[in-house]
Amino acid sequence: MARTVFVLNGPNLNALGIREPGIYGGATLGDIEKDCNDLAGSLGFKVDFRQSNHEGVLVDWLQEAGEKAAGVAINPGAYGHTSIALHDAIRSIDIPVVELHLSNVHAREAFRHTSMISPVAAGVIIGFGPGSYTLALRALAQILEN
Ligand code: DHK
Repeated sequence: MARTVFVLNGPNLNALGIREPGIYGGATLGDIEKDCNDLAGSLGFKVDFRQSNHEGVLVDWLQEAGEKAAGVAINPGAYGHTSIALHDAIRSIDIPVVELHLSNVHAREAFRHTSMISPVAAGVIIGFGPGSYTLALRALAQILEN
């Protein structure tokens, strides 16, 4: 049976496609979900793709992933820069978590240069637009292979 990987999305990512397309591009979250599903089969994954604007819901989903998923790819949105709760949730689960961002946060405002979750992530993928998601899935496949 294919392993399940959670792909979690934080606040405002539901607005992709209409939100600041000069920064985030024109793809919708639905387009990105399709990209993930198209790739997942060849990696031996089943993707469970979710988005929430609420920090606690993301914590719930990380805990759920810890019980039933092989790994997590997460675009935490702005909570990545602020959330000790996400940091604690990630360090409390025993599966690899790959952090990802669409935009190159290091080329943007200083408040986007720090991440609360990078220190507890297996790795970080930044700045490849929707490609950050598929790269994160490939990274998880590599981690789980070893
Ligand atoms: C998405 C957001 O919503 C921002 O708050 C982050 C990230 C960057 C992204 O590039 O995917 O700063």
